[in-house]
Amino acid sequence: MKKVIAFDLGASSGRAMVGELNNNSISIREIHRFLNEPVLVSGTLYWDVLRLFHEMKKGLLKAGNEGDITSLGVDTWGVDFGLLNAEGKLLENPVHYRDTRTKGILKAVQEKMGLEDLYRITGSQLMEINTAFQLFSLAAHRKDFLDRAKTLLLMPDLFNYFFTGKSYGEYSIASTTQLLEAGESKWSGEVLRALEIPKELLPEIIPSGTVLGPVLEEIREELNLMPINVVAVAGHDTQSALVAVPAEEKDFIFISCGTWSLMGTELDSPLINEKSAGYNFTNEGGYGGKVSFLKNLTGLWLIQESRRWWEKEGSSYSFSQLEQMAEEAEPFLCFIDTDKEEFSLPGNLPERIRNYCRDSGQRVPVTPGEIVRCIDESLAFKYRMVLEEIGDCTGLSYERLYMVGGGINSALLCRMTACACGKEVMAGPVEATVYGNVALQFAAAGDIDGLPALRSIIRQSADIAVYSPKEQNEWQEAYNRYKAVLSNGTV
Ligand code: LFR
Repeated sequence: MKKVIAFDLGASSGRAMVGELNNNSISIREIHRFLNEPVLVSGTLYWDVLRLFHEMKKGLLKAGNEGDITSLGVDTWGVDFGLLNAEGKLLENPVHYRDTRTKGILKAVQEKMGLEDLYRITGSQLMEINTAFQLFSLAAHRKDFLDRAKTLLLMPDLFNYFFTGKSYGEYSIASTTQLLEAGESKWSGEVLRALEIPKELLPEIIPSGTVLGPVLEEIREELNLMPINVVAVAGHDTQSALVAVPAEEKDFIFISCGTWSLMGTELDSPLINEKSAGYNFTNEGGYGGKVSFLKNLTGLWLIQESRRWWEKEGSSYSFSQLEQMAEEAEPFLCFIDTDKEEFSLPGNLPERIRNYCRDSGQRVPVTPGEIVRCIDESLAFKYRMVLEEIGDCTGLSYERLYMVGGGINSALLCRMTACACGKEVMAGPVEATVYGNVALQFAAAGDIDGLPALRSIIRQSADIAVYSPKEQNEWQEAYNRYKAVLSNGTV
């Protein structure tokens, strides 16, 4: 039996998981979990990257009791990066994508390069958080600092570097930057020049699943580790999760549900045209050169942040309590556009949701149950809307939806998605990202070959729940109201 370690870092917590391959089935087990708490210092929101690396080392220490481990792989959220100086030292803590330095930046970007051109070249959804715009902000406001930087490493690449001393840009995470030519393993000279980002900063790109080499001797000594390889898995968590979508059909719809909802379909090459630009779809690079044609939607962030707010106010609820309360709340009371800018920054989300509902002439949710129900229904309807947009772009219709990720722990959300979309939902695995990370390490070792084989192993390994659409008349009528709210801003 072979064992590997997957480090899966999300926006609020990280885990070390042991993965085992046995008779064509993968099992995973958590050995260490830690918080990922951003720190606000002198007006900037940073990731506490050394603490995170320290926690990863703790994970490796615990793995010491597990016997032979052949490799490790790291996946994280997208777009954020660290900068190394000429000596290979980290210059500053990586800045969180929710920091305000890129707020409203697209206007200034547009003066340097048309946003249509930017989209045409990169195929990336225009989002203020993208690496390109974070760098643009640095070039504009902290030129001296940027001049001291020699190498840019995106988060998983940075951890891989800490482990191995090797600095590369793994393809899937590189494709979250808005600096790659769509569907190519190539930085776009045109975009870099226009945004005044030095080309030398960017590392050489390597395919997802590349074996980087052994963990540094100094770390092995510190942790008393056996030799262990680092595999550059699909470093972008969304793309590791995609590997573990248990679909058998070629054309399918996925929703990776976590802090974000990444919803889309898999293609062999980028789809970039007026329609995709109009809907703001992104073409993200994945394992095996696949393209995820997807939209980055706000996800459970809305519930996580509301819950944090209620906690601050002195009321703590678990996610399952909130779900129970939402279950009992009145259906279709009010809807929000979950992707409105006012919901993206930390703070008093329940109040912002109430204001949105009041301003749009709807009934105003009061209790936490009503707020959470409003969020869940609005998410489910957003999925329906995006499903229609995907079909409009690809010209295909889809039989079912595949939902993966922590968000599917909410049976309510899965049920609502099935009802809102009028499609069967296959929900699972919850731990898609970790399954993908682990599976790619086995693939790198030559134990599994190709995406269909990887997905077939996931089907044999993970629990998948099925939800069928119900009460279609009520949901259709409510969807019309939802659309009216979104298009008019009022009802
Ligand atoms: C999900 C994710 C999304 C990315 C967002 C911010 O965890 O990786 O794919 O757009 O985080 O980086």
